[in-house]
Amino acid sequence: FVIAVLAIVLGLTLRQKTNTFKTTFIARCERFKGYDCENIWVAFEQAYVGQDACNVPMEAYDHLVTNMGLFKPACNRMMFWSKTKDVVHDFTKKRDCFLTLEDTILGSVLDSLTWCGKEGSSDTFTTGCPEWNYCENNPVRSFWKSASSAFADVACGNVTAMLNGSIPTPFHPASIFGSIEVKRLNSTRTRSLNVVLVTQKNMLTNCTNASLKELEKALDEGIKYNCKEVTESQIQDCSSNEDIPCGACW
Ligand code: C8R
Repeated sequence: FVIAVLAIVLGLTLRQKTNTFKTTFIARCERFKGYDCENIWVAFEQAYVGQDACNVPMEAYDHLVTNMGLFKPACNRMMFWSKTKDVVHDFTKKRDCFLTLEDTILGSVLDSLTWCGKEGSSDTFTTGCPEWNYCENNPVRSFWKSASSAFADVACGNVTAMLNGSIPTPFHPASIFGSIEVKRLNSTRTRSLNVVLVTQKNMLTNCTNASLKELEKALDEGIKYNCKEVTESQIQDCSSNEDIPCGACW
């Protein structure tokens, strides 16, 4: 009897988990008008539910990410980043100059969430899921790989990337930016990649950094490369001052 009660309580707790996660998903989704959020949820969930949490490849999200028309090109306004999440989003929240993956419906809905499934269960779990590096094919990592591919595929015109000038290696070939996005930029659509190297007063790196030479080499031939060192306070000034035109921020 005690076991039965425990099983029911546990069952309800897990059910609660799915419901809370789904509630967040739908509520965030509904901030975007004109989408069928229930339909997007079903396409999302089928990628990982009932699967081993280390056995969800990025292709599991193909249907969600490529068939539902959730990524639209925004030429000259696309913003990539690596190790600069907070500065970038502080800026994009306040100004309309650039569009990051988190400004698209899927990126916005799933930003900072954790989820996974379990074999033999139709629930979504938010605890006990593998960490980012625990196994390659975990549901969260595979999602960001898949969404980042789709986001980079629609990039066009002049694109921007904010990289971190306060670390020794601003460009990591193994990051999502390095391993997925840079490789998918295509010279027939993308004219240039403009690196904004975000520096602080104690500048550790500048545009001559060896890792940035690697970035330049990794670009599809025909895409122009530029790099500019910009202080974090210059970016913050532009965030908080609407009178500075986007093109004059740096
Ligand atoms: N991108 C990747 N990871 C993202 C993300 C996103 O948009 N949004 C979130 N919240 N995350 P990093 P990177 C989470 O190492 O690997 C796209 C992931 O859970 O600083 O080069 C985006 O378009 C993961 O743990 O950067 C951007 O251009 C970290 O943030 C690159 O890929 C990854 O952060 C950034 O990926």
